[in-house]
Amino acid sequence: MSNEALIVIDMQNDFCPGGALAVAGGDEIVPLVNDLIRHADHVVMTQDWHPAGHSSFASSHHGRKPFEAIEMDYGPQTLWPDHCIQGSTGSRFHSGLAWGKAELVLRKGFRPNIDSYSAFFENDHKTPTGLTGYLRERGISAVTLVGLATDFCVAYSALDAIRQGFRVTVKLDACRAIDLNGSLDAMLARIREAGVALA
Ligand code: VGL
Ligand code: ZN
Repeated sequence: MSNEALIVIDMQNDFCPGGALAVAGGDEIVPLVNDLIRHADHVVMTQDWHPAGHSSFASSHHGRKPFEAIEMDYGPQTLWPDHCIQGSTGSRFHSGLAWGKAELVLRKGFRPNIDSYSAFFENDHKTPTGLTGYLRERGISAVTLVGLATDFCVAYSALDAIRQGFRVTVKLDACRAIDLNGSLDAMLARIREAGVALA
């Protein structure tokens, strides 16, 4: 049994062209992600999974617009268009994604008052999703991350995976970024400095 897992982050309709929070070229990576899935020993997928009226939605804050930042009790929070509402078409995996081999689908962002970019911890950097325990119990010590978006959910997952003691690779050709005010360069520098291998 291999000690490596592929973690496919948020390959959902709302992050693909035509979706509520579309990432440019988000759908282009599907064939590449499928190839990686085919060759992986273990596959975990995440789904951004918000209740209607979630606190990360600009529409939940009077007078606020998407992509503005506000201060929450856990720190700064970017506000987003309504997206990935639990069970909606936008929350489903891209129809071309070969999700059948996934051993775990981990949902995050379901608590109304806190957002969760990372697959490991919510945005307070304290509330665990349970993924560390799952991977450890299964003897997995190395993870490769791909998916959407490079500079948010992939990057924060990579930082937390390093902090939790995993060996971490991000395959950049199988990721696409939102790139809000230089966030892509900033997050790439942070993950590189943290010890994430960029492939
Ligand atoms: C994401 C913003 C809001 C992501 C999720 O998957 O990168 N970004 N929710
Ligand atoms: Zn979200």
